[in-house]
Amino acid sequence: DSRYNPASIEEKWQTTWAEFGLDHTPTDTKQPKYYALSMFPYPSGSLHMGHVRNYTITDVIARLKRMQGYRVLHPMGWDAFGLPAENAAIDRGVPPAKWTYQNIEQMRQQLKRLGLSIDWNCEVATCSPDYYKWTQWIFLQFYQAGLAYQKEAAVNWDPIDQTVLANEQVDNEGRSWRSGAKVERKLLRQWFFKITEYAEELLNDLDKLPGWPERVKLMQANWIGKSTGAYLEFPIVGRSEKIGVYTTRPDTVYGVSYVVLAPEHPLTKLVTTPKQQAAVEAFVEEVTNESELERTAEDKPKRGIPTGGKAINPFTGEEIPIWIADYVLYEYGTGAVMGVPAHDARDFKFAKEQNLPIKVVIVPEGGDADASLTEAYTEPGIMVNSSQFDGMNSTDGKKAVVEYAEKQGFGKERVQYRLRDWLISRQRYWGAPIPIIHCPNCGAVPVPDEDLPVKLPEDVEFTGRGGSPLANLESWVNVPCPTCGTPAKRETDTMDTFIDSSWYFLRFTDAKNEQQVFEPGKVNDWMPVDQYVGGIEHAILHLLYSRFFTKVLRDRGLLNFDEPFQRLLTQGMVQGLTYFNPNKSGKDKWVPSHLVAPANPRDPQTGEPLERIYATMSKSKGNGVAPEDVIAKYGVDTARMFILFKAPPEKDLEWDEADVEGQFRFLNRVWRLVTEFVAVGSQAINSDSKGELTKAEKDLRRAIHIAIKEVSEDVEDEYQFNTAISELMKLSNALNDATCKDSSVYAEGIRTLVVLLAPFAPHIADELWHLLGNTNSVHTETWPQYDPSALVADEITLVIQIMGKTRGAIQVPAQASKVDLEKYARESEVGQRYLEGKEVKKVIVVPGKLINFVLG
Ligand code: ANZ
Ligand code: ZN
Repeated sequence: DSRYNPASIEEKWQTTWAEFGLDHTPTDTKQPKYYALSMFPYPSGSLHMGHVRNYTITDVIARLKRMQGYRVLHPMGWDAFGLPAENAAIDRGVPPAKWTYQNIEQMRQQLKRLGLSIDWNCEVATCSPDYYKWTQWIFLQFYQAGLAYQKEAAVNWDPIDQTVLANEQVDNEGRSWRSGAKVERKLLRQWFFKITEYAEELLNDLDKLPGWPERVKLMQANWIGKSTGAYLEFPIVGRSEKIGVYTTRPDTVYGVSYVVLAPEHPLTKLVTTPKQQAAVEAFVEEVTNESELERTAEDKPKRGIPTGGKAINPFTGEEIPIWIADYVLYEYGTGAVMGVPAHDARDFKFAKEQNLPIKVVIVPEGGDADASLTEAYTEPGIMVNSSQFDGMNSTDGKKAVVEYAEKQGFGKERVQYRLRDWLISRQRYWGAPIPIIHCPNCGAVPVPDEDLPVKLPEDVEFTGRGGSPLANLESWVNVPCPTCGTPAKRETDTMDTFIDSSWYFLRFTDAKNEQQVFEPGKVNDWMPVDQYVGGIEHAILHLLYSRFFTKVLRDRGLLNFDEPFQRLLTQGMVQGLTYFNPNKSGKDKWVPSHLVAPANPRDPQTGEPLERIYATMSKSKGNGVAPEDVIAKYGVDTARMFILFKAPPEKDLEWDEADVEGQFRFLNRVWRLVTEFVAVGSQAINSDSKGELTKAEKDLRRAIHIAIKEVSEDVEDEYQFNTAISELMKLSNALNDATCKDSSVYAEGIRTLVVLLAPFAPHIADELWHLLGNTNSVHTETWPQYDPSALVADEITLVIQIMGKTRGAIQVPAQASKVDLEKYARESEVGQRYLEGKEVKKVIVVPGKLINFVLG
């Protein structure tokens, strides 16, 4: 049977490639390197279409680069720690390790069915002790560098189950996913990474990343949130302490009518008067149970109360009240602000509600200093009511005010970042244990390197209640201090799983090393990643943390580059046809597509007609297409071709069965072209045509080399796989229509089509390559170069117009001069017919296109 049968050839080639070791990472370093990386998956248990798209894109790039002569590293692994495994343990009693490894096994099989050119020898799973040993080792590197420290921070506390909850376990109403209890905020001593120490470099080095989408760089810059302003000190009446505030508007300091402390600020207790004490304590209690989001929400009223204490504005000597309010956050700036109601929107609202004075100190050019405001004036302007600064524009004023404060000794310029230190402690089981032992004599003691990894114990119980399973396991917690031998306790927090994924790309360069986290030679050879491909949802945290880790490890002398990811591609979503009932709302309105008859879509419950849209595939909408179904029906090559053809990689992709069929038909056409050529046999090639090529041969050769040029350029910088595939279709049409099927040019065309197809549809390409009589894999072929001379057309079509009206067309030599073109046109049949006996007043020639005769 010579029909295209994807199921049999795909399996055959996957086995052959694996046996042959086609995807092994080369070890000799003569060729230039190329590191192609997909964001590694969480082992949820099944692959979805978004994964297929992500890995297909990276795979095409990896295969292409190999053919272009690079040695390629294209690895895969598992981001395998995290909450779902622990929830499965709580709900169904399956141990997290068992659940996770089963899922990995299942997904690895699914991935292998995609025929990706992954080197499975570098596979890592972050939950395996060989991996988290080094995660712990890296933690200790941070600790030794002074970049890991402990401090108190608020956690979500479930008062019924007596346990800490992750943010994902708290619903929109602030209730626990399991007990339904109203979640409280509780202070716990927890571990942090000092990412703020790298804020400036993380911001500046975004300029070293021209290969990243602007949008992602902007998101990172905003997250880091650099602002330049001033630190100003307000003395407290009757005390020696001062209140330091951070402001971006020192030019408004003459308009301060009160100072506000965050309720958690240590000075709150000191400045509160006895009369206000009870009220302040009650307010503090209330606010600490609110999340940051609730506290800063724009639409919520700003709440606060006076402490009874007073401060002095150092610029005016004026006494002003000290308040506490929920909208001032303890973790940002100094945790205290100067209130300027006339020029800050939040302060304006607050002053109106609390009846505090509003004093105008900035007016627009020509504005009235005494006018009363209906809202804060937040624009720049001219300083008024500001003593010696009156009349200055506010931009110059900012500098002048800071200079003055500096001279007087009560302030200075300050740069502030919105970025906070990274809270890495999790009160959970399924993560890498923090390798610290708490000793009553020595304090926090690192677990010695030779005792790593600190393994997760297996004899634990998962109840979802009463704290972390690790903390409850006495036999694991109690150990002697490594330094002095006194009975001590292990740290029972595990690390945020973002830590695991902040260095996996480094480990891939030396995945099986048991002696070192990675060999410097290997990591410095392969890194940085040349092309990283993944979802936009990781645009901020994962990428920022990975950049941070790279810089810290560089400063520890473990590697020698500044940035981990040279180029970044954020692929779009895969969307499915989605049915909904417009008369229903919320989650109820979605009707899973398997319950719908496409010709007449109706709500199975009510019979009402449904509407349809394209929306990101998800379980909740029931609009997903299972990769295994598509593969079973058409084969993975068709699935790949469809995904690549339907939309450019960064754009959303609408799943469309008809277009999948279209790609299947295209591969069938290629199959037929090649097998028919093989059937006729190469002996049919007319060997006399060694000398001059015929016109048909020249035309075909041109089509071949245009295809090489266009496909190469489309995939090179912008990864326009969709247009590359269009070019392949054009070439296959040209071959199909060719009138010189017995020529060696045609043979070259067939061969080129198969080679160019290889990165996109790797299985069919290798099968056809072998049918053509080759013994090597097509994936070891060199990517073809186009011949510029082949692109030049010998003849072009010249359109003949008479008085602007097209009357016909002729073939002319491509290089003909204007004079010659006119001659050819006049002598042609069309020319003779229309110009006979007429007076030509003017001839207009558009070289390469047309000639127009204007008659008298
Ligand atoms: C006085 C002032 C007057 C302010 C004015 C603004 C406008 P960014 O740009 O985000 O850094 N602020 C400072 N620390 C705060 C905290 N811990 N919680 C809440 N708000 C805080 O914002 C800096 C501005 O945010 C600061 O400048 C301060 O208000 C406020 F016409 O000071 B400003
Ligand atoms: Zn000790």
